[in-house]
Amino acid sequence: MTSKNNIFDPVQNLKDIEAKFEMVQILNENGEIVNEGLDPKLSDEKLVELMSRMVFTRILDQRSISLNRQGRLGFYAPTAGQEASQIASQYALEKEDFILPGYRDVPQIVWHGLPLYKAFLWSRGHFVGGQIPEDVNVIPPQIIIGAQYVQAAGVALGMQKRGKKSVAVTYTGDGGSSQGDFYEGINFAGAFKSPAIFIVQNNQFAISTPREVQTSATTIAQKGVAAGIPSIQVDGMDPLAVYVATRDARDRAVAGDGPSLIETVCYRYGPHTMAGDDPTRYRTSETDNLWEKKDPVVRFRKYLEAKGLWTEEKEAEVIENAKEEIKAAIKQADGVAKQKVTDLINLMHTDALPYNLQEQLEIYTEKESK
Ligand SMILES: Cc1ncc(C[n+]2csc(CCOP(=O)(O)OP(=O)(O)O)c2C)c(N)n1
Ligand SMILES: [Mg+2]
Repeated sequence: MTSKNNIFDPVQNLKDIEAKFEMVQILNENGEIVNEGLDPKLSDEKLVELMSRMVFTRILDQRSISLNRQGRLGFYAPTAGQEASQIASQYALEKEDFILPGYRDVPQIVWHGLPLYKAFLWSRGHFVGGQIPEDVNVIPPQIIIGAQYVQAAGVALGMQKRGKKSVAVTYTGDGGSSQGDFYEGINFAGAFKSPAIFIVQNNQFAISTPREVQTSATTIAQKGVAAGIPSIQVDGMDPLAVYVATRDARDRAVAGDGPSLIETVCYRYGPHTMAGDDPTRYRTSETDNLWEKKDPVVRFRKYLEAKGLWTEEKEAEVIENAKEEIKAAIKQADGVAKQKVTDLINLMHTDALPYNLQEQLEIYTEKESK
């Protein structure tokens, strides 16, 4: 006998849970507030600052792509399309919060205080790019998919043990949400009720693997339910929705109410990285066009223009400043001494070197002195 009672109907149970995860939007594609009750009512000054940072970041992406093509940068993962998801989430944080980024999350750590020339050096694989200033609470971007989720659970636990009123924020992608580390990280933080915010930027692809075949879960947000942590899916092309979700998660975390999971539904316009994948092989221009209509910078521009807070001149000024700042940062990166093999050996060990490295150190000290 089959029961229609939900308790005995796991299929219905799943449907009920999934139906609860509707994507939250505050600002629609036309730049109109569609969810008045959730409007964070940011001051005019803050709205302009958030827009300026998104425009700066779009330019940084364009410049990074051309610098990479000129051979002046190393590893680079394009960010255009993900500005709301990246910049508005970081904007909801405080300086004492700690960011554990993935390889595409360079903008967030730059806005959290990492000098831009260091981000460029990190891209080049230079050790100075991994030396983070003492007062900047970030670690270098993680390349191992999902590993930062476990690290974030640990950082959050450390903050909790020290009684700090701060949070550890980490980012991964839709693909990353299939990794073991993802589940371990959210479960651990949930079990300890530690102050972590887990952000999944669902940009629809893990390299060429579409979101639809990544998991049979209807949303990635619902994965938080299994770990017993509050979870939400937001429009990741809407800066206000991303900001509010992150701010609320932060408020809960510092109040002692534990971690949260935020899925930001977004898109990357460019290739996966500059290493040579060709997006036309795995997605169509129709899909690209559909997402470009949702553009975070365009919708925020419309919103601010309607409020009389943004003009073409203002945007041109932000772009000009961005170009100057990027130029100066590349110059600074170029001015840092080339890394040597002896640097690598010396940096890895504070004291007694193993004999084989000691031998190599001597060989390279000799070679490099010539
Ligand atoms: C543990 C591990 N497995 C595989 C890879 C290779 N890899 C690099 S990026 C990537 C896809 C990640 O996609 P997603 O999490 O959606 O992030 P996105 O690149 O879209 O931001 C894979 C499989 C890796 N870096 N680490
Ligand atoms: Mg992805």
